[in-house]
Amino acid sequence: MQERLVELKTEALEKVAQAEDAKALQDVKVQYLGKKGPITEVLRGMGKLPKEERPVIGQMANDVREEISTAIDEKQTKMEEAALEKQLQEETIDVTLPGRPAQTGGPHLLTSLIEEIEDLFIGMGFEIAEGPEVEVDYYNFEALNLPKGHPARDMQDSFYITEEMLMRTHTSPVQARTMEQHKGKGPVKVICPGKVYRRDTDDATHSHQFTQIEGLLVDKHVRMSDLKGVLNAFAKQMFGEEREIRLRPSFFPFTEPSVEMDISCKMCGGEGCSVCKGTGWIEILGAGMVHPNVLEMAGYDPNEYTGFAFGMGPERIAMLKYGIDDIRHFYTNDVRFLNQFHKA
Ligand code: 2NL
Repeated sequence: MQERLVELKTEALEKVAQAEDAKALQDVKVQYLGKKGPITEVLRGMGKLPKEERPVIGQMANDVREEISTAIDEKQTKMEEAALEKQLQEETIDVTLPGRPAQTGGPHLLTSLIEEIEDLFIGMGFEIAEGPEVEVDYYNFEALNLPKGHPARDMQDSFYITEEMLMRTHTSPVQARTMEQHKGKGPVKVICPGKVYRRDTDDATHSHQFTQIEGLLVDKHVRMSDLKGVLNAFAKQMFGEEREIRLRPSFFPFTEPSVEMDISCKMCGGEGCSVCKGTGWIEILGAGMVHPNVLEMAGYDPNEYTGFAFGMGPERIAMLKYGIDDIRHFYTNDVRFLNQFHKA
C-alpha cells in the first residue's frame, strides 16, 4: 500500500510538472484528489488493514494528498504569474516614443488673406470696422447713391428678407454707417471686411456668397493722388516691390470719378501671357472719389470734405496669387485643398 502511495505521488507530481495550462492542471487535480481518485480509494481500503498499520498509512495518504495539492497550487500560482508577466511584456508602453501628431486646424485661406490685407492698412493708420450681414435697403443701396429703380441695382440682386431688408450685396453699408457715426466730422479711415451675398448661380467664377474688403478715407483735402499713393503702397507690399499699378477710368454709382486698378503681371513682367491674357496687366480692385451725394447723405458737407474708397474681392486675389481655378474650392472645405495654404 505504501508502495502504491509513493507510486501515485510520483505519477501525480510528474503530471503536475507536465501540465501546460490551467485545464491540464485541473484535470490532474480531479484525477488524483477527486472523490473517485486513487487516494480516496486507498483511504477507503484502510478497513482491510491490520489495526496498527492504519494510522501510518492514513498519515501517509494524507501527506501524499497534501503534497500533490501543494504542488498543484504552486504550479497554478506560477502559471498565473507567467501569464501576467507575459501580458505586461506585451502591453509595455514605451513612453519615450514620440506621440502621434495632433490634428490641428488653422485659419481658412480667405481669413489669412483678409487679415494680411487688414494688417497692411492698419500699418497706414486705418481701423477695422464691421457691420451686419442682414442689412436694410437704405444702407445697402440708398445711402450709396443707388436709389430705388437705379439700373445698377440689377447687377446686385440679393436675397430679400422683406421688401426693405436683404442680405448685404457689398460691405459698403458698413462704411456708410461708419460715416454716419462720425456725425459730419473727419477723419474717417476704415477697412471693412466681411461676407456678402448676391442672387447668383454658382459656377467656377460666381458664388452666391463671397467676401469683400473695402476701404474708406474721408477728411478735408483728400485728393485722387492720396488714393493713388495708398493703393500703390498696398499693391507693392501685397504683390511685390517690383509691381507697377495703373488706374483706368471706370464707373461705380458711389464714386466720381471711378477707376479700376491693375497691377503689372508678375508672370511675364508685362510682356503678355495667359495669366494676364496678353495685356501685361491684372485687374485687382475698383476705387474712386466718394460721390458728393454719398457724403451728403452721411452728414458731410461735400464742399468741405472729400474722400476716397476702394473695394476688392479676396477670392479673386487668392485665385490670382495661388492659381486657383474654381471659386467653389473656397467654400466646399475639402481639407486637402485648405491644408495647402497653412503657413508652417
Ligand atoms: C469693386 C469696387 C468699390 C467702393 C467700392 C465705396 C463705399 C462708400 C462710398 C464710396 Cl461708403 N465707395 N466703396 C468704391 C469703389 C469701388 O468696389 O470692384 N469691389 C469688388
